[in-house]
This record gives sequence, structure tokens and C-alpha cells, in this order.
Amino acid sequence: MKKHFLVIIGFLVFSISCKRDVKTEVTVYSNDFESNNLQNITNGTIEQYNNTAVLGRYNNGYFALTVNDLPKHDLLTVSFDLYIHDTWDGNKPAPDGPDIWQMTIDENTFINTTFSNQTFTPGYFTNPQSYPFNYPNNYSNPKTGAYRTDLPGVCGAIGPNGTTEYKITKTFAHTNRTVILKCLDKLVQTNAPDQKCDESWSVDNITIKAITL
Ligand SMILES: [Ca+2]
Ligand SMILES: [Ca+2]
Repeated sequence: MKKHFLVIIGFLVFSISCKRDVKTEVTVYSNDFESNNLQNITNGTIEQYNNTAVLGRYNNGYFALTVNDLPKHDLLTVSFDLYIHDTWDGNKPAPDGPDIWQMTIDENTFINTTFSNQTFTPGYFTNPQSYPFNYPNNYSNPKTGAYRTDLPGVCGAIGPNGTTEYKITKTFAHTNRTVILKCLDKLVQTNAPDQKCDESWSVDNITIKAITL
């Protein structure tokens, strides 16, 4: 009898604790760009990188994705893969930088940072980056927070820096029926003969989820 009572109490506690966390999560946008789908994307361009189709590449450019008719929601989660290609200089001042990358949601800046794609050797100074924090006044080692650092560069013949992949994920309060995700850069490479070859970025696997609490 006592055992049954404990089982019932346990079930009630479990039910109540679950109820507080109950939420619905609906994927409202998903794009791996393999089908050349640029619908609702302003300034979209697709190219092949490392055997996959990516949105990009960009240098002093941007894309803006608009998703309309969102279901009722309290939060949105935006996630994507960000590829930083070739010789980004991080916080370094002119003429090489700073190499700024930004993400805005509905015109509000969520990320304003720099990336340094230099090879970091402990004990030696290498141009720092701001990521995973905002620019300016943040000094992280190159490639801090990266998901992968062993990917090929786009212009390998020019630099050995390769490509660094970052997983970008942001969850934020949002209730409007429309969301606009915009990513842009303010890259500086005044001494480079081929600007886009010197440093560029691209994005893959964009997913947006609408969450109801
Ligand atoms: Ca892809
Ligand atoms: Ca630069």
C-alpha cells in the first residue's frame, strides 16, 4: 500500500514538473541550399564549398531572409553553420581590419563581432578576434568557439588559413508574425589584389524554430 502511494506521489511530481516545461516547437524554416532554394532571400547567391551547396560567398556583402506567416509563438531559435574562409584578421586595425561580421534580427543587432582565421601558436602573439563576444574591446584567441578548424580554404593557393566553421544558435523572445534574419560583413583587405579570395564567409543549414511556452 505504502509503495503504491509513493508511486502515485512520484507520478504526480513528475507530471507537475513536466507541465511547467511543456512547450511546442515547430520548425518554420529549414534550408540546406542543395535544391538552390533562394525563396524569400534578398541578395542570395549559392555556390559549392567542400562538396555542399552554401549561401555565399560574401565579402562586403549581406543576405536577408524573411519568413512570413509564423504560427503563434513566444520564442524563436535561429541556427546555422557559419564558414569563415581564408585570411580574416580579427580586431587588427587598418589596412588589414577590423574584420567585422554581424547578425541582425528584425534590424536589431544580435551579433557584432570579428573573426581571426590566423594560425594560433601558444606563446606567440596572433591577431585576436572578438568572437564569441562582441567587438570592440574583446580579445579571444583566433578560432575561439569554433566547431571545426580543419576545413579547406577557398583560395588555398594564396593562404594556408583554411576555413573555420562556427555553429551559430540564438534563442530570443519574439511574437511577430514575420522575422527577418540578416547577416553581413564589413571586411577590410585593402592590400589584397582579389578581395573575395583573400577573405569571405558563407552560411549553410539555416533552421528557424518557433517555440510556444
Ligand atoms: Ca548545404
Ligand atoms: Ca582583413
